[in-house]
Amino acid sequence: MKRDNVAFRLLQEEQTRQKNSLNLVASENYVSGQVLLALGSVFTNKYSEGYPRNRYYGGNEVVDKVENLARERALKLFKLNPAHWHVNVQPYSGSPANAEVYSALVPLGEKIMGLELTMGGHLSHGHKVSITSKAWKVAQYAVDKKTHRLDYETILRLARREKPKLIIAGYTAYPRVINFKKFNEIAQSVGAFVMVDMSHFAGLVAGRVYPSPFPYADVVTTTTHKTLRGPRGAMIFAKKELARKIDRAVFPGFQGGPHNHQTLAIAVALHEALQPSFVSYAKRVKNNAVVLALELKKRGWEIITGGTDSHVLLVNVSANGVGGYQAETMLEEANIVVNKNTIPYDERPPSDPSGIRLGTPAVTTRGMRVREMKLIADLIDRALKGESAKSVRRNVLELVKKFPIP
Ligand code: DSN
Repeated sequence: MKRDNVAFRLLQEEQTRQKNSLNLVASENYVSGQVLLALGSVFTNKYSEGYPRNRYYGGNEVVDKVENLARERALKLFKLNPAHWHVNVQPYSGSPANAEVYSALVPLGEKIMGLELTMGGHLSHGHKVSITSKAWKVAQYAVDKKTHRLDYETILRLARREKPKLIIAGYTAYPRVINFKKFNEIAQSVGAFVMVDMSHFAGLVAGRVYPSPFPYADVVTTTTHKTLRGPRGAMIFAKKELARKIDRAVFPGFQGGPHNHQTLAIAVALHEALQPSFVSYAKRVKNNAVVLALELKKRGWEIITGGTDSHVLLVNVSANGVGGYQAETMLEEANIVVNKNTIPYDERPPSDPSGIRLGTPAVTTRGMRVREMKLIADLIDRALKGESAKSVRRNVLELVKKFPIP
């Protein structure tokens, strides 16, 4: 067949864009060549509804091995005993994984409790536009108005009043360490399940630079494509006694055939995360974020909560007279890619909030370290203080050229 030049030109365009941009989107990363190879493999041709040794189609003897390999590696990476923990590697992505957990553990119309989106929570944690708030009742907690950190006393009071069946910890834009033990105590006191969504910091848990939620959670969900540096996808870890309910909620409850090419790529990414070099990677991700926050602060930018304990930081750009939308646009013109983000108690709308969210997983994968974080802080500062995009972009291009995408 004739080569599809139109489509492949777009592929080239995107490769060039990624190569020439400084990617500070906290939820993105670059996968390895092996992960890409697995994703682009013939496993995409196969249907395998069901689970290993229990499928609705023939021809799944190799797919079964792949799914079992991914499961084994996932449990090993997070040091989980297979006698006590189960993992489902079939969820298509993070939002379906979260909804699958609620549907497994919380009867429709009963209550879940999560952090508000504008405070750093996720759409699928019960936001009003998400199906999760239509199928279940929702109680939403906030961060403290002054410190912008979680206030466990207030969360406890809300849980006692609202009596949710499941409490969610783990967020999309919260830079600090979460006290999972406190969540466990709160949930126990009201008879709720604890679900931790570790999508953002899974790679940091694997690299042992962020506390593990497993000792205190009943269920842990994660995407596989953020700090974990795998393909797009998700996993649900559950205590063994909940395994059957979780599996049935994923298939046949929500999904049809698993994406087997994705499962193979997850297995490859987990193998990579099991290497000692991944621990150094996770350490550098966190250290880079701490330094980037510090350097921006030195240049007069307000960092929400004053810094970070993870890979992500929130900058209140409106404190310096720049809107979030404007900041995202100004930076993009200089080839610096970030996302606008609400800050806690934001008075501006989510379409043009007060903040931007920055993260270090992608630039760290490119090999950047402390020295480059100082340069990046300078580049951001110059772009947001009105220097011409062209002159900042020239320096961005010089920098990224020295750090090719692996
Ligand atoms: N978009 C992802 C994030 O930034 O956290 C999750 O939906």
